Amino acid sequence: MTYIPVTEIIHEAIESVGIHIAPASGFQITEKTSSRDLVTQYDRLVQEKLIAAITERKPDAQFISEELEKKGDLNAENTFIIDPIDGTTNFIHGMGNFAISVAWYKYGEPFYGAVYDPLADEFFEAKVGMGALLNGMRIHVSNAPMRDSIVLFGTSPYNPELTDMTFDLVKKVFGKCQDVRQMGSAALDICHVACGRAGLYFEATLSPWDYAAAAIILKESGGELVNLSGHEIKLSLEKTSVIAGNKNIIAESGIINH
Ligand code: LIP
Repeated sequence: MTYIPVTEIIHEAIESVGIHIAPASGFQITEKTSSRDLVTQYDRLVQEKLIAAITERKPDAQFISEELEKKGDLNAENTFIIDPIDGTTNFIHGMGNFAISVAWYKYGEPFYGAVYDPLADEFFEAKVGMGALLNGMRIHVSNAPMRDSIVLFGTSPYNPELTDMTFDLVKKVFGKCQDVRQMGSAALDICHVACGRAGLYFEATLSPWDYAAAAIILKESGGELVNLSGHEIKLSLEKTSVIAGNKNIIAESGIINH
């Protein structure tokens, strides 16, 4: 019997559920912490299918997933950090820009990350030390200066106490860059930075599943991921602020310790 690497199992599982949900409709929407923090039956379906596909090959796998009550052990031999649908609000409103995100950690260290946009049919992935790919082609962060770059940001909509700070930062960078965009999926925003479409992305707070996989792809594409104090981010179950970009543009942005 041919051996299929687990990374290929993950790739195929993500792609097949992605194609299944792309034309989704008939949403059963549940509010979590607020009218902005929503979950649908599709989030749970994608999570269920991914966990089943991975567990078949890795019965000892641990899971940290957005819609799982009990979070697994990040320092286990094999831990998978899943955002079944990142950009849920876009998804519910029938807009593009949502993604399925899976990161594979081994004993607390990043090993493989995959982010799939089913509507655009764009599969971003990276294995640590092997470079980052978009649909099988190598990608690299942009080296353009702020003046020639688009800056992406997230609004942390579940945390209204961060609204003023967020839009102060947007105003600060808007004067230095080509334009700003708010696209609604942290995972895809970070991947757009990894492939050089955008120069920078920031958000005042994210959960680990929002950025775990995209962070691996970004670093393998030559980018950096730091928090708003400029410190490198070590994945944990705690929320954190995030800045993604190349070293120069992060410094040029002036948003660190703003
Ligand atoms: C979303 C992120 C987005 C952020 C939202 C939310 P979800 O993830 O991708 O960048 O602004 O607060 O965290 O909830 O759609 O998986």
